[in-house]
This record gives sequence, structure tokens and C-alpha cells, in this order.
Amino acid sequence: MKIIRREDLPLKLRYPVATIGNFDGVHLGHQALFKETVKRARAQGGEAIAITFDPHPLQVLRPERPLKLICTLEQKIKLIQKAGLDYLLILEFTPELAALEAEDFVEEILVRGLQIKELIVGYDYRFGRGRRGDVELLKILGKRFGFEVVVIPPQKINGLTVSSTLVRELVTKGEMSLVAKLLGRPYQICGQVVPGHGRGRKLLGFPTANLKLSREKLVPKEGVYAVEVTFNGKRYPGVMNLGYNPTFGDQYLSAEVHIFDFEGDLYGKEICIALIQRLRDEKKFSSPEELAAQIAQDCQKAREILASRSKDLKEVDHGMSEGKESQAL
Ligand code: RBF
Ligand code: MG
Repeated sequence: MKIIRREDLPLKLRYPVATIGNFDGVHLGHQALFKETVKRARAQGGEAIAITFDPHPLQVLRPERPLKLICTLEQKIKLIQKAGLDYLLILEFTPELAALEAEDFVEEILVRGLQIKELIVGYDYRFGRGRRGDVELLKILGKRFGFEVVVIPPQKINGLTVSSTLVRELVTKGEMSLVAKLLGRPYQICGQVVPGHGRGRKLLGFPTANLKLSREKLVPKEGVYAVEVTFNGKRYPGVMNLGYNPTFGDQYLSAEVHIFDFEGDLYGKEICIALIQRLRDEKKFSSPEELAAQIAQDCQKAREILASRSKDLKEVDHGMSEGKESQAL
């Protein structure tokens, strides 16, 4: 997949088929758009193009309460690549771009910039200054400029309409099994391992890797989770605590993962944590020994959940890999 920017336009292609959106989360609704885009491009011997924005428009338009992302740009790029797109156009979302009238946006980017033949959009897509542009306007502009508009209906899971807003709500509530259904993969947090307090191994007998949390990433509800950790191309089962370690009175939110049957130093390494299921709330214990006994129980429960999952799952890829990961579990 080729990543292009506004400066690379205009582009002369054979038969460009495009889809456009913020695509935060690359959930099943977005995946339906990508699938249709790729299918239609292939049918014409043309090119499948995804158009997205960075930063997310709500990070620019609403800086006082910036949106927390389901996917960082890096994750989004990997997932769109995996969906089979040929090009990804990343438009820098600036106040200038936000001020473009819907008609001007279509004419400048879609028509003069890409000369698209087909445009695939979700049923609720809105764009342009004041979000004035919608599917109806796109159809009118399609007739004027000579491109076909294909509208994809909402995707439903358990009777729920899949949307980034719903995924954000569920992540905030810690409902990770349902989140995984809407995303088509588990929710993942990636980042660098940083030094912690050094209490885990010495005081509790459960060494943990402390993850540096990204400021723009949506953090799930505090608590203890069964997780799968990926690094160096391998996947390991484990448990994570996301919280303030009330037993020790810590001040800052920490994300710590204990990886089963793993001995080794992860400082400085990039790891990804897939949150499979929330186990319990974080609690204040009256001694490190009591906490350690609870963590032992958490590990037992997580092992059971993760073992039954790896038996069920044929597709064990979390969708963030470049395809060369070993599938060891
Ligand atoms: N700390 C708490 O104060 N309360 C908890 O309920 C708690 N649960 C944890 C569960 C797991 C699986 C892990 C790995 C850690 C947990 N911790 C909890 C964090 C613990 O205090 C921390 O790992 C050590 O203090 C080292 O930083
Ligand atoms: Mg630690």
C-alpha cells in the first residue's frame, strides 16, 4: 500500500475507486467499506483508495476536549493495509481544510486530485464545512462530476449498530469481549516498556512490564484484564492491571502486564497488549501478601480464559502484525 499526501495530488490512475472517513478503530463498518472498495476496484482493473484525516477532525475542532482514539495513526495504517487497499491518502486536517465547503472539497480532492470513478461511503457519512455534506449531496456531485456513489448500510452485531462512538463507550466500560466483536479483533494498546517501581518481582513475586501510555489513545476502564502480549513477533498470554495500585497509594495511572512463563528484560521494547476480557475491579489490599494471593487467582482465571480462546480461534492474528508473526501461543 502506498501512502500519499495532499502534496502528491493530482494523481493519474487507471480507474480509482475511493472510500473516505476517519476510520477510527477500523471496525466492522469500516471493514465493509474497504471490502466493497477493493472488490469494485479489482472488478475494473483499477485502484482501491482509502482517504482519511490526521489528526482526527475532532482533535482539531474540539481541542478543549480532544477525542481519545481507538487506533493511533500507526495502527490505522497497518489495518487499512491489511484490508487490501492500494493507496492511503492521509489529509492533514487543518482549520483551512475544515473551512472548505463540501462542494469544494469534492472538486479539489476527489475530482481534480484523484479523478475518482466510484466513491464508497457509509450511510451516515458527513463532510465539509459545518458537516454540511452528506450522502444526498455526494450523489448530486457524483452526477455533476461523473462518479458513482455507493452507500453501505450500517453493520449490526448483536442488534447493535457498529460505530466508533459505541466502541469508545464500550472500551470505557471495559466490555472488551463485545468490543472485539465490533472491531473484528481485540482492542490493543501498544507502547514502550518503561521502568516501574520494581515492587512486582521483589514484593509480590509477579514481575510486571510497565507500559508507557500514549496521551491520545483511549484507555479502557481501570481494572484487571486477561491479555495477550505481542513482542518480537511472538504472542504470550498474561494479565494486566490498569490502575493506581491503591495498595501502595500510587498517584499515577499505570498499565502493567505480567506475562506467563516469561523471564526476561523488556525495558525499552515496543509491546502490544490485546485486552481479551476484564476480570475484576482494582482493590486496596491490607498487605502485599493478600494482593499476591489475589494476583495468583487472577492468573489462574486468565489462563483458563485464554486457553479456551486459543482452542476456538483459528484466526489468531490480532490484525496489527505485518503478517510475519509466528503464531505461537
Ligand atoms: N494493585 C492494587 O493495589 N490492587 C489490585 O487489585 C491490583 N491488582 C493487580 C492485578 C494484577 C494481575 C497485577 C499484575 C497487578 C495488580 N496490582 C494491583 C498492581 C500491583 O500493585 C503492582 O503490580 C505492584 O505494585 C508493582 O508496581
Ligand atoms: Mg513493574
